[in-house]
Amino acid sequence: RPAASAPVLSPREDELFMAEALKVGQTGLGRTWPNPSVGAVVVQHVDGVPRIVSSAATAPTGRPHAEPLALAAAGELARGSTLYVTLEPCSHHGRTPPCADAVIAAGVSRVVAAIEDPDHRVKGRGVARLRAAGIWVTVGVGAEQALFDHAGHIRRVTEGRPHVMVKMAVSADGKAAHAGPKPAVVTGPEARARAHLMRAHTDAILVGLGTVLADDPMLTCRLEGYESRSPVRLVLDAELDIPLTSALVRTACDVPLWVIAAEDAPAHRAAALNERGVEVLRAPRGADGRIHIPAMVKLLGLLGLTRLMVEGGPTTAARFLEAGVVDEVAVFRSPVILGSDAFPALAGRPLIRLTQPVGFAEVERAELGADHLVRLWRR
Ligand code: AOF
Ligand code: ZN
Repeated sequence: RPAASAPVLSPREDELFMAEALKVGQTGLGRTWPNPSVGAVVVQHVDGVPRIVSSAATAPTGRPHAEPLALAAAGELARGSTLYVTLEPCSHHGRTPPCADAVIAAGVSRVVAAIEDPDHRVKGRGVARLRAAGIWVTVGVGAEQALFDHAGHIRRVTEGRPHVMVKMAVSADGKAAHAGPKPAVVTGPEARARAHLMRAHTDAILVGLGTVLADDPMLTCRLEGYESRSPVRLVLDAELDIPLTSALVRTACDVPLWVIAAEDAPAHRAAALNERGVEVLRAPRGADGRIHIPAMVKLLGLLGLTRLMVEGGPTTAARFLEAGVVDEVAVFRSPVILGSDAFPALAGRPLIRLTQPVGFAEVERAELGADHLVRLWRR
């Protein structure tokens, strides 16, 4: 049994190696759905000094899982090692054998996991399996960060819907965009880079039809080095009025575009969109005749999305906040004044509902060039 001979690492060393595993896991955010993006790091003592011998994140589209990839890369060095993993190794037979079994087979001495996997097929059974094999297991190192990183997975497996983030760029006078055919440039290059990284790290990005008609956006990730990381693009369009000539529809064969329509939206419109590579989803209407936001968000969960970013515009942001399905708000504040012909950032609601929503706590405040980013999470 390997446990007795395992070299002991200090709590401080545990935190440092887990921090590395979390960093590795974060690189896969946005491209592993419906699975979480897990990070795994194999640490082996070389001449008495603990060193990282391999690391891996869950592969794009969710398989293979992180642990077998990291263990394979470590080869014989996995024997007697400590494995740091940001989520409890799985215990279920999915399309791949359980990671817990791979960890046991590799001869790992100790496993440090950040959090338990809330997936009902796992839920502590991965840890139990490891312990039954004589592996020393510690759970909870780096848990706070892991709960952020796995928020999408946790929300999907416990509530059946993705983690929902509302992102908005707001001018100094509380406006979202000029009234006109082109979007106002509100924020500078640093803020733009951060916003595009957010796009890379989300599974899907959603706008209302109003934004499509006003801005004709692409909604792709155009950050250098991340060009292939565009999320699924979603448009809330109850009546299927999206122009076939829009940039979104014209690029539907390159980057997925799903249009969310009401159940009774015209079939000939849906057919025209399908012909151009657009996926048309049908969601029920609420009492106000518009698409029922909570039902629609559940539908996205059923389709496997774990992280949804709502990018506008003012009406759509207000509707999501109103529906109570928002978990995170990211507001970029710019010093630019847009003036009286621009739209208020939140339609028909005071801006404070967006900048200081009730029940949310600030988790980040950053200066990005001349702009400020504030991120808030639902408590
Ligand atoms: C791990 N390591 O890297 C990931 C895990 O459909 P399957 O068989 O791929 O299983 C998906 C579930 O596995 C997912 O819901 C989550 O509980 C877990 N994801 N587990 O040990 C990983 N991505
Ligand atoms: Zn697994």
